[in-house]
Amino acid sequence: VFYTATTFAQGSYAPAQENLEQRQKFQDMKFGLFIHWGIYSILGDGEWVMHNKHIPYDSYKRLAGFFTPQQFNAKEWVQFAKSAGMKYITITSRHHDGFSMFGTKFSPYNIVDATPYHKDPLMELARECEKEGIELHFYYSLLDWGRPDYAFGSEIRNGKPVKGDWDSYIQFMKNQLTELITKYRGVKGIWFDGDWERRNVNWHYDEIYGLIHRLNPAIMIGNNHHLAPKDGEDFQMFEKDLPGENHTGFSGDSKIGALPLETCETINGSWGFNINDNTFKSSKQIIHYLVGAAGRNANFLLNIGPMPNGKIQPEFTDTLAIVGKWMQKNSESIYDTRGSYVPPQPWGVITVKGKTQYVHIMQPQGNYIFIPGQKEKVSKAVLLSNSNTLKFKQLPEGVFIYTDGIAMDGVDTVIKLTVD
Ligand code: FHN
Repeated sequence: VFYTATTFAQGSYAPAQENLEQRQKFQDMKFGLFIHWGIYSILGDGEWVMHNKHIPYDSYKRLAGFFTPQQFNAKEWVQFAKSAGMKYITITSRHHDGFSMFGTKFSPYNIVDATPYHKDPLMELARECEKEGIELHFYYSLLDWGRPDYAFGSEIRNGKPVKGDWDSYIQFMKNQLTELITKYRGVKGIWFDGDWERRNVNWHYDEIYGLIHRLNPAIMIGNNHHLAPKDGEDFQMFEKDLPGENHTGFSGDSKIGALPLETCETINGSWGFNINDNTFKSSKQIIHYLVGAAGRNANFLLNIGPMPNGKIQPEFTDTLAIVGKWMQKNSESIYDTRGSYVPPQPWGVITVKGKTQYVHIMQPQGNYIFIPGQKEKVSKAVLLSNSNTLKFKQLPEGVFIYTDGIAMDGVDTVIKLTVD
């Protein structure tokens, strides 16, 4: 599918050609690494610790004085993502605690000025990503628990908090976003979050999105507002739900629109480092999530919370090494594909690349599977793993593929169909 400017024109925003190309590239990448890392990581209790444990802002801020991620190594992180088969990284530049994980002129509460580390890990990451051909996107929180101009908890009237200084806060975000887009070369996406905390303010998205696209028209803007896409956005994301599902309760209002899709989920139960969270997902669960997303035409952004010293815990590296091995053998059925018009089936999903359709059997059903509504004529069916030919029967209502006698893969048996 090749999109034209009019395909995506909603409201007054008409994406530039570079943006449309970036959307294609984004959809081709399919698998990304989400990173939640901040001064909260020190406490090992997730990124919401300040709020959940009612830590006063002035006390919480002291954590910056202990943040010395001496073992942070951008090369290691990028290699970790690459060897798992990921093509892009989305990292928290500033989370709800308001701490900037990058050098910024617009707040002293940032990693370069407020920590003994005095370095900018996002700059190192940006350089390394560019070198290694990994795309970099920045997560940016709209919600801020500490800044007086945001005035968290304030009553909202006429689109503004009654307390604080809303205009100053909007200007602050614009200033920081300008830094993130102009100083960090190669940045291709901004991932907003926290809109849901203030549904009735005027976030000035027209100005903010307009600014971003003026600075760099290719930048993909997404906003985790859990609603249908708004004017000026370039991709639609889902949190902890595959598009079309709503296990979380977040996705009820986010009807699937026409933009590229992404879904995020975390490797255990926490986004930021949580020392007490052992609910690790298995490599099989992660692969199923990735394949399930691809079959629904979405990217999968898998999150990890690195430790405060900058290292990634071994449980995560072990699991993702297995995912990486799977990708080495099966990635042709993931990268550059789009979801099929055949909806997800009890046995799995189909991904499509030109005249090839990849049938992913994640839940074997017996001796055959049935693909309902298969439109194109199938000329050949082979197993991706060994190119062995499979028998099939095509009827007007769909295609039967016979799987008796083949060794089913315990994770995902991929059948490659050639269609006319
Ligand atoms: O509150 C955040 C949470 O900390 C995390 O960043 C996730 C990631 O999708 N988003 C928010 C919850 O919607």
